Amino acid sequence: MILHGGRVSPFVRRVELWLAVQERPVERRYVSDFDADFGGLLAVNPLGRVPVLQTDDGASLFETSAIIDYLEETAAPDRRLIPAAGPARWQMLQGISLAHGIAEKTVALIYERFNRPPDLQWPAWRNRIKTQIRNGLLALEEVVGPEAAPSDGLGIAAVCAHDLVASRFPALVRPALANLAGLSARANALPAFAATHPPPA
Ligand SMILES: N[C@@H](CCC(=O)N[C@@H](CS)C(=O)NCC(=O)O)C(=O)O
Repeated sequence: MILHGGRVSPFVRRVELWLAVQERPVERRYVSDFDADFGGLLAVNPLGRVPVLQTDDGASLFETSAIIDYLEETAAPDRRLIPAAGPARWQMLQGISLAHGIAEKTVALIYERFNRPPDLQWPAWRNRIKTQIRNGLLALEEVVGPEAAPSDGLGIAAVCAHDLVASRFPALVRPALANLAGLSARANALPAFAATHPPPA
């Protein structure tokens, strides 16, 4: 399989970690979705976005949730990272959706802060996004609790969201969110998490 995407994207990181925890080999292609030619992404995703996962049978998958669904469906049952059924399944899917939403809002704020030209800044919109991120993190703090496992579906998604916020907008993880900070620390002590941590801005 081939995974396309950069080192900052929390969505690419989630797919990369999913593959690592499931112990499935993958080739990484580091591309930037902001290159003039979309980094060649339009050839593998008509939307020119990442992550894109090319499977061994030639399919080109995009949208994190669709890629994760593929990885779950094709993994051995004892390697699946989301419970198969029942309340445990939908509760984890809801928690992953919360983490995903925080990540989406953080990516939006990165574009506002770092990509939008200074004369086109829109402070009220930025403040709205910051409120959504902080509120989302407070909810995720309760969802993960004090003993969350880094290597299930919720743990991976929560760490990806938390670490992106912490690396780009540290003020939004203060006052400290103890459960998320602890989960992130336990996760990043593991090689796969450390190797995919977002680089400094
Ligand atoms: N909902 C999408 C979000 C993907 C996304 O926003 N990716 C960003 C990089 S973190 C991207 O490709 N941005 C460029 C664009 O959307 O044009 C998913 O879950 O895969």
